[in-house]
Amino acid sequence: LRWLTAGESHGPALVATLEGLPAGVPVTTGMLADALARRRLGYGRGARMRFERDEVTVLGGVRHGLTLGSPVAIVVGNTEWARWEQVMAADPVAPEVLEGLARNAPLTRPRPGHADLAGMQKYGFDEARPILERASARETAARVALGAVARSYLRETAGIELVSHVVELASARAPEGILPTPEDTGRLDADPVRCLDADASKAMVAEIDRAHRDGDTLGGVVEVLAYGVPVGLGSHVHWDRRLDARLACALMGIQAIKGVEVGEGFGLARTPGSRAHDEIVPTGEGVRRTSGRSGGTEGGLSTGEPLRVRAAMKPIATVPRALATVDVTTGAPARAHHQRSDVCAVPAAGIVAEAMVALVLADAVAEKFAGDSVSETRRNIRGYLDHLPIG
Ligand code: EPS
Repeated sequence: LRWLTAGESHGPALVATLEGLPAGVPVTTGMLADALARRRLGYGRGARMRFERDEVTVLGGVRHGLTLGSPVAIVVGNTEWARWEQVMAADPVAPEVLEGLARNAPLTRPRPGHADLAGMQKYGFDEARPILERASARETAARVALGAVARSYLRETAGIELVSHVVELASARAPEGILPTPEDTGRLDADPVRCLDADASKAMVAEIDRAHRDGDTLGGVVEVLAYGVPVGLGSHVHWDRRLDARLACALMGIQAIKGVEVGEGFGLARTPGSRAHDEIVPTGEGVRRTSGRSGGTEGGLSTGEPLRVRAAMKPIATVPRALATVDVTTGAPARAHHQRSDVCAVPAAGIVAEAMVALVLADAVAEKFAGDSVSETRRNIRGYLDHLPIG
């Protein structure tokens, strides 16, 4: 599969394309809109989440609710566009028009932790607008739309289902060992912070309220689980074919993610080998693992057990209690710019992480099982699983 997104945070729209899917994958505008609505859930988001809507249009690759096998093209309109039409116009705008616009005031006090400063230095801009527009996590709306398509493909071909939840938010933690299944999705989406444990959820909401009062922002950890992943996606034979490496790259590629774990991850480094691995036992339904410490990958291959990955999100860099920076026009010490911000976007990051895992798995399924129609891919998967030499 190949996929790309384009578009700025306050531009007219985000655009996404996905190439390489077979024909016959169910895709509807409603399905994409539902996925985008899930990304806007979560306690602690800022004002923009309330007044902006995601307007989704499918421009190609889908007919009467099914993919055609041609590239899928999706547009997610920014309903904020009318207020940014001049500031973000593609064509030149007269300087006298721009000068009168408060929205166009140069952003010369880069935010620590954001792409602002390094981006200005690299791309040769004297203010942060041209950088922050694309660095913004608004772009994740496009990925979530593509993730919804990938998910439908995984469901139809391999029967793979995904779920995510928030396991840590600042110092509040869900108890160890809670492993949601796809049936828990409704309950998770109904929770303000997408956490299954009621006490932990309350503690997380309290953390967000406190940070809001203090003019601060918060990060956290999300976990994605995928059920029904067949054995043998990815490969041990080369570093860039390893499924865990591909998942880590995809998750690290989400804005503000600073750490990724597969299974018990860093915890395994502190555990002796006799207790760090998943023992293999014969069962009536073939060989199985007795635990899930590996997160469902061994040697870069999926094992057939549930896949489990975590991503750590740092606190949002637009901190109301602004941090020290320099004003790039004068070189003098200053406070970083701040207009508005989310206190916390960790619940939304879980939805984005689901989309990224879905895209990686869809890529790995398409690579291993190919097929130009859903039924051909299904036949290929069945043929492979029916003839596994062991299990
Ligand atoms: C974002 C900052 C905020 C968020 C935005 C991501 O936007 P603004 O700077 O316009 O207030 O609302 O997220 C979205 C618009 C979205 O759809 O997720 C950032 O700097 O990353």
